[in-house]
Amino acid sequence: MNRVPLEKKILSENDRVAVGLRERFHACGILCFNLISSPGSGKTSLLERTLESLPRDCRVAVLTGDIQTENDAIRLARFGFPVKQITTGGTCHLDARMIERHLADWNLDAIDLLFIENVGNLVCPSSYDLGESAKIVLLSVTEGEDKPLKYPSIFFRSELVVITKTDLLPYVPFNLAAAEQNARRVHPGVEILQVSCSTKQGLQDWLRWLERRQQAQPRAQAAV
Ligand SMILES: Nc1nc2c(ncn2[C@@H]2O[C@H](COP(=O)(O)OP(=O)(O)OP(=O)(O)O)[C@@H](O)[C@H]2O)c(=O)[nH]1
Ligand SMILES: [Mg+2]
Repeated sequence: MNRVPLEKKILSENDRVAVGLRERFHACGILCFNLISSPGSGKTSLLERTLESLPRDCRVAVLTGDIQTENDAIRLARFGFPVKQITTGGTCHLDARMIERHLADWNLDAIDLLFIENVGNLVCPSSYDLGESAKIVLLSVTEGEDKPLKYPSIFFRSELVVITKTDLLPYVPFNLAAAEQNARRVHPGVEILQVSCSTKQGLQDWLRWLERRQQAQPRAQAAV
């Protein structure tokens, strides 16, 4: 019997759709970030602080995912940029088909920077490619510095780790150095920022990171 080696990866349905999204984002010059964290780590808060800092003519848009409620979209729409809620109705992550569906009536040529806020969950969203340019993981200081070791997949796949709620450091037993060391054990060389959305400390570093990332993106227009 002749054996035919199948060396080509057979893409799952999600991966196929994600490849199409990535091609469209690239063709339209869109830089897309997929924000992932446990519930309540501060994804929407970081986006609120980001949107309020961006110039009014910035071509930024947000898709925000939750199992239920439009709460996050309502919070984010206050800043005047296009925002759409994706309500999954029970699914604990966003998938590429949901992104494709919710982008259907947006003109992608009018967007330079697209944020996707994933459903609060440190596990499932890490396995779903949404066609993003990069995943960003948030870790709040109330969660414990061991999380990168317990949930390595998302820390390994993320280009940036944002340690959030740093204003709470005086009140919680969180070892910042150990958290960063744990993230780098899982993902050597990963970039790490520290941000407080309450005091805005570290926000400029985050905005500068976005700006640098945009400049590094060949086809993306400068939006920040
Ligand atoms: N002290 C402090 N509280 C914060 C900070 N950022 C967010 N919070 C609070 O943390 C809670 C959750 O913040 P969200 O921004 O809604 O978190 P999220 O990750 O979007 O939550 P889900 O979408 O439900 O997963 C809210 O009560 C925020 O006010 C921060 O930097 N410092
Ligand atoms: Mg949120």
